[in-house]
Amino acid sequence: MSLPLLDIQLTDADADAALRADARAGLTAVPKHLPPKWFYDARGSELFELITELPEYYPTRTERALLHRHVDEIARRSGAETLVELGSGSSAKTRLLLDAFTRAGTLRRYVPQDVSEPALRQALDALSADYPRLQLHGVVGDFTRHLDRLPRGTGRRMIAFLGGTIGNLLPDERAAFLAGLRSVLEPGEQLLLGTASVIDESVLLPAYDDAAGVTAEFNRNVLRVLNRTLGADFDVDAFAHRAVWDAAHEWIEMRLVAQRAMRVRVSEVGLTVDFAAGEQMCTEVSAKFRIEVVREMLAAAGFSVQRIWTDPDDRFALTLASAPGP
Ligand code: SAH
Ligand code: AVI
Repeated sequence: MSLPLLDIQLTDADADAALRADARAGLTAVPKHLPPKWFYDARGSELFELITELPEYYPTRTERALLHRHVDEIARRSGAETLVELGSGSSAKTRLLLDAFTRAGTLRRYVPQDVSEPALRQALDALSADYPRLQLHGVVGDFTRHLDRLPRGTGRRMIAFLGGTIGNLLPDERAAFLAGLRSVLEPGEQLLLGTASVIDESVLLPAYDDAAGVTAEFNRNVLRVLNRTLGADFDVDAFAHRAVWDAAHEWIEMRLVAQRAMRVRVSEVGLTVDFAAGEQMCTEVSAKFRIEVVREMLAAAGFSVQRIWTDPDDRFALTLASAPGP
């Protein structure tokens, strides 16, 4: 059994500088906002795993069922030697792909990339015990910044981007991400993309506002990250969780709502931020996609769609696309 490699492309100092810049920009904007990647410290990653088990949160189990049904066809259509996964988290669902590629006999290497070092280390520990013959090469990195540093040159790659995480990027970020990904792929290399679909608000909203309050804790966790990392003094419990369906943009917006007027000091950034009672700060968008929009965004980035699979209730889609030859 070989020990997993861990490549740190996003150092703590780099992450702190990026968080400072995002906090300064987002907390001084009108309306205030913060990017969702900062949810995921060790506790945030654990809370996300708890979310995936909630009765209301259908995306993970729907995507898992889709993978379960189609992984062998995906592996057959691919023949990749390296599976790269962006925003891999616990890599739990990915095991279905690893098993199918192993059955197909092509896979030699798995490269999970995530901003959350604790989640990545935990995933690598578990995988190295269960997949002793697979080369594991973890990358602590940001998929909005480090795509050009993904390992290459060791056989054909498939890039998996699962969970619907592409929906957490804003439209401009999403387009830049897909174009950037396309530009680092060789002809014939593939993308396996998971997207949550536009469905009825009565199913969507509870998935982001569960009865047990786990999503609320996940949402408030970004304030705990700011308190710990930037010496902020947010009274975390003075912010309420709110999820809203924005029908015009076809996305869920998660917000934190100040329950009273507050003055917050973010000492490491030298910022003093005032919240009015009832003021709302956006902490995440989670876009849902119609199939035609998935096709359009992939085509605009220069991908060629090979196959799309959906579940019987049309709640989620898995799309296999490739980088065309010259
Ligand atoms: N793919 C897994 C996890 C989804 S949760 C699944 O489908 O269940 C989103 C994951 O993306 C988290 O593990 C988070 O740490 C990671 N993430 C969020 N923003 C990121 C970024 N900009 N770069 C790399 N990873 C990111
Ligand atoms: C990671 N991402 C796809 C999740 C989502 O559904 O947008 C994050 C999440 N936010 C609230 N619950 C889960």
